[in-house]
Amino acid sequence: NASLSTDPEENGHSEAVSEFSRDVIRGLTSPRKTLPCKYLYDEAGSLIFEQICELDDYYLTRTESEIFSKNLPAIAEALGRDVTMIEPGAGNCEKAQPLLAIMDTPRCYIPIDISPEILLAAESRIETALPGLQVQPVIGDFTMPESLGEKTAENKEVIFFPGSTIGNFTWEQARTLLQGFGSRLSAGDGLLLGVDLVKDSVILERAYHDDQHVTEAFNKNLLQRINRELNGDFDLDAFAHKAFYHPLRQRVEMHLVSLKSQRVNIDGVQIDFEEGETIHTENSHKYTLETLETLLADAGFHPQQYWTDKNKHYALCYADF
Ligand code: AVJ
Repeated sequence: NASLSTDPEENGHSEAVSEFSRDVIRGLTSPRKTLPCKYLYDEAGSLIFEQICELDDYYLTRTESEIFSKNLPAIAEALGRDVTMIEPGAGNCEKAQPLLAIMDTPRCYIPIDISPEILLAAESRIETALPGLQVQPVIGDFTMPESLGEKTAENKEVIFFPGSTIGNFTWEQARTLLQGFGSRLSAGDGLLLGVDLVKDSVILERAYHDDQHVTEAFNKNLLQRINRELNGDFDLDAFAHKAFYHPLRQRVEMHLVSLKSQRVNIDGVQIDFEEGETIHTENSHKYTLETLETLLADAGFHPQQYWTDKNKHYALCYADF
């Protein structure tokens, strides 16, 4: 490629832009328009997602942290002693810290995230709070199995994957992801997983269609990002946020609905929308203890223990590999 810059930083940037551009054009020119949900989580999107987590309607974050604080000693006990903890998509490492603090002499903590700023800030915070713990941050995309690296020591390892992040993946994708996690592990290692449970669809739909319109802003930020980074001309007012529970697929789907027949230009490519046509932007899969057990078994894990809240809205599961 003759136009490729020799400046490595610039290359990284333009590679990222062209990957984004390629995925956007591919998604919006396919018969059912769709966009990969990972692009919702740029800096602006991640900030809006933090606001979602504070909403009364969004029970997930609150419920998971309740389950953690009520069961911290039991969870730490299940993880065992002298453990290396690996956290794919760790972000600010806020959830791991209290767990590491109560675990019996954890050996090493390996947080993996694509955002270096947040990760490196968290590293120094944890090293100060928990002297003696080795922290080895990895900057990378946890959906690539190689980002997890290879096991180098004999001690027990546990993959920590909270937050219902697994919900973003279809059944097939989730199995592939967990198998990828397993490729680092050996028999007797473990997985601590947070999943959102199947429940009344009214509660589910409210969580993704809050009346403060924060989730709407989160969804529409993707169009704004395309406008900004790919020179698009989406009219944000000509699209509506839509979220519904699909009982057969056991997932909440998030879409953007075109409110009229319209043409959008992205980087010189024309995209036509019919009135009512949607862009599918995110999936959030919900599990029962049975479907979770099947998923885990398919990926080579054996569930050992579940912790849940009194309404059974959310579950943490510890599984052996
Ligand atoms: C980050 C995938 C756990 O599915 O609940 C929240 C994302 N999207 N509201 C979820 C999300 C809209 C969230 N996860």
